[in-house]
Amino acid sequence: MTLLITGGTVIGPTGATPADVLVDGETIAAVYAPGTGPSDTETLDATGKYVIPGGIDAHTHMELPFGGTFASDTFDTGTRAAAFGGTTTIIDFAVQRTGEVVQDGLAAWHAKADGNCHVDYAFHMILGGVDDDSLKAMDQLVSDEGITSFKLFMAYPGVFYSDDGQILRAMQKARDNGAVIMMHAENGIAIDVLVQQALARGETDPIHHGLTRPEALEAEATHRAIMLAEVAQDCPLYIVHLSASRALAEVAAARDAGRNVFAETCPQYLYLTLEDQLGAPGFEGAKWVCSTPLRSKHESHQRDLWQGLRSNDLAVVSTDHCPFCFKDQKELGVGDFSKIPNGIGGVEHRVDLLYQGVVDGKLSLQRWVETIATTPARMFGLYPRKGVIQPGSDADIVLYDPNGRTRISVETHHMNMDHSAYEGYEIAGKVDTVISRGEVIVSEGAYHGRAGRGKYLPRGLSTYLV
Ligand code: DUC
Ligand code: ZN
Ligand code: ZN
Ligand code: ZN
Repeated sequence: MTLLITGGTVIGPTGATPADVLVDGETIAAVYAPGTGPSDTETLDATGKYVIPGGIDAHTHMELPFGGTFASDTFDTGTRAAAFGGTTTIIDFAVQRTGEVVQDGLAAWHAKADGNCHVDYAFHMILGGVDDDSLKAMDQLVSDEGITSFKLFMAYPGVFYSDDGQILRAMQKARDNGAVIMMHAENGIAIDVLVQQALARGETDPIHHGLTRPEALEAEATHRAIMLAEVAQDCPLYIVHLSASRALAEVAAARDAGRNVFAETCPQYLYLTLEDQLGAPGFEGAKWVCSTPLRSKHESHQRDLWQGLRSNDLAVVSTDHCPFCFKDQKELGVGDFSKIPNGIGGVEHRVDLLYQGVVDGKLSLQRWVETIATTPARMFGLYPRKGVIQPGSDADIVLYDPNGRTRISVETHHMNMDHSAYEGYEIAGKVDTVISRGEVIVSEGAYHGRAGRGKYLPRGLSTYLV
């Protein structure tokens, strides 16, 4: 089946270009000057709309076990919500639990996802420990499983944590096999001291989550990760969920030095603040508990993060989608903020929230598309199959209506969450139509996809390295 998307403006690496896009089966067959495509095919009118590559959310946690519970979106509910929001690929994190065989952890994540996804999906691998066996497994995952990125934690001692020696060994391995090391950069040992001291003082409510994770300890860990990667002969390093100015300055300095150091931020750090949490009544501040934490509006973080997106010191926007319901999940931390499961759900809202940055004059259309689709594809070995509108690429296409409006609310979202961290936010734009591998799965708010249509994407090595 062929479909000609007519009258729209294609946004890509070279800017905004009026063009018609021909889809043939699951892929893009051709891009034509307006009105010059074939006339004997079904058409989809995109007049007045932006035609962009489907969003790629390179950081999600469907069903993540955390603090005695599980992230509340399954691969079914979470990828369906992603589709509604214009995201047609997710890269989730398979987890090796400490002491477990890496490949067994991966198999467990395939079992959760396979046959349940509405959009295409891939995995990074979280290493729950670095030893001879897991180092060997890294090679096997890169060569046989299409997994070319590994996440380590400088936070969460006793759970996912790796010490500096383990980190260095994993970085040396990645340097040799071409993988990217993704880092949760917070000094978890120091954070745990602050947490215990706060609890001993009787400071138990949700705001103390953020107050015991100061940005100095994100900056310190970011610096340390960058230095360790240098010692590992410029192992590619990608800092996840960067939230604060001084951590960003560390990344910018490394990039100025020509290093393979990259970072993502997330919509919550661009829009939400510690004060949102402070202003919430009772225990409701728990809705905004995530790590890295939200930062204060009285500091320069949000301004600097937007600037980092413009300068490419922040290359990617992902969500770190890790939803927990307030009732019975966030509530596990009543009386002890350290027991609140960490995470904010947002997989459905990333494309819209970043488009609001375009409306607000903080991002160009081109940077919008780069940060939500093109760069994640290149960074994580999915390009040019994903992340661009050009012949031969998968027909993952979103028609975005700059004259539409989106209001975010728990009443209308599709994520499996009983609240929204962005309740009442309004965006001056709207996802109109979502096409995944040639199939229209969302149009005018109606859903036409189904669980199981999403395919696993084995990934190649990053094509973003210098
Ligand atoms: N941060 C979160 O907020 N949730 C899951 C794990 C993480 O690092
Ligand atoms: Zn993390
Ligand atoms: Zn308090
Ligand atoms: Zn995460």
